[in-house]
Amino acid sequence: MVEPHFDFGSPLVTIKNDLFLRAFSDATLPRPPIWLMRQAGRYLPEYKATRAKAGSFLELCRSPSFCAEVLLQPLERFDLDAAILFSDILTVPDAMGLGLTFGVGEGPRFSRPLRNESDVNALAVPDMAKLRYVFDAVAECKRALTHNAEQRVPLIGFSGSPFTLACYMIEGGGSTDAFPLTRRMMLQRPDLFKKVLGVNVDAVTAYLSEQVRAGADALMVFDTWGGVLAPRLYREFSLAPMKRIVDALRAEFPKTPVMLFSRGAAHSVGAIAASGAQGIGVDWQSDLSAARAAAGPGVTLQGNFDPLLLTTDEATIRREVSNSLAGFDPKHRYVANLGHGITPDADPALVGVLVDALRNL
Ligand code: 1CP
Repeated sequence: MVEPHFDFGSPLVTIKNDLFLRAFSDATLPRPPIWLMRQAGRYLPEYKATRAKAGSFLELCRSPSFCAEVLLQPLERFDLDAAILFSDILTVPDAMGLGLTFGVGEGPRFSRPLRNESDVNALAVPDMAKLRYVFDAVAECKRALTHNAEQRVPLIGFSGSPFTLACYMIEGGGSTDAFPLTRRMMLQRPDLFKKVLGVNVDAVTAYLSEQVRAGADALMVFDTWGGVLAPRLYREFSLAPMKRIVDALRAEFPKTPVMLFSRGAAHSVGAIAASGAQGIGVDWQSDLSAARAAAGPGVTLQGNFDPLLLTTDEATIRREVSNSLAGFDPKHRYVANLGHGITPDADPALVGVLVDALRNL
């Protein structure tokens, strides 16, 4: 265990606006809580300024004080009900020794991807001490949210899912073609692929547990690529490993809500709800009311506005917010959010319009 800097368990700190956490416990709320995936990021000029000060994206992630600075930027601009740790999902495979870099204006690259049996056999759960900078960032973000023993809003910690991490670890970077090397290993050598998933399950469980110890109030698992699989393969290779993480976290931290976000997995919302996760992220290609019907009333749904709306205009945003919530009760176990992350070309003024529209539901 890594020594925490912040006493999360202290009864002296209360959360001033706990609407987001109440979406997992209370049957009804006066209005839904709001936050936005990638709310801190490249669409904000002040984020780019901080990144320039830090030197690069990875140096930004490795500096707890810069992480706390960018965490607060969207909260200063918009009326949001939760903050998300500033970090990245690829910190974990980087700590496994795969050699992460981000080229300027490019996506991530691993210099030592998993390409054969000996690469996989050499893979191990990283020493959590290598990820200390992330846990320090959690503690620093928590401190930055807290004034006079009052924390402004809850802090969400996160990780990639075992399958999504495996995609980057095997492919060596992003993919425009649904990760063919990854899917080939999965189909041809499921034994090897499951070894990778097993290491990832243990690594993600340890990583998220440490984030809770450092102060995270809720957890989110990003399964950005689970939807590239057929439903049956999704359930075996993406959902089943996530369920093992949920089981372990619920046993150790029963009060910390865990949300699973599998993009493109509307076909399996019922199975995701059965995993025991308290929340499900719904992507923008799905319907909230269909997700509610499949998930049942007991689980919290989060989503699912199209990030593209943030490049349109005010009337379009207001119309779409109202249309996509038709037949759906936004005051019952619901967190208003996008159906994927904010894109770099989003207009900050339109982000304000969306938050205003959601605030007045
Ligand atoms: O140039 C820059 O400044 C880097 C852009 C950037 C940012 C702002 C990256 C690189 N990561 C992040 C932050 C980040 N990433 C956060 C915290 C900020 C917030 O939400 O406010 C989170 C939660 C993530 C999660 C993440 N990283 C995911 C899962 C969620 C999703 O959007 O699907 C994934 C797939 C990544 C990998 C990654 N990191 C960065 C990029 C550009 C990518 C995508 C790579 C690809 O094309 O596949």
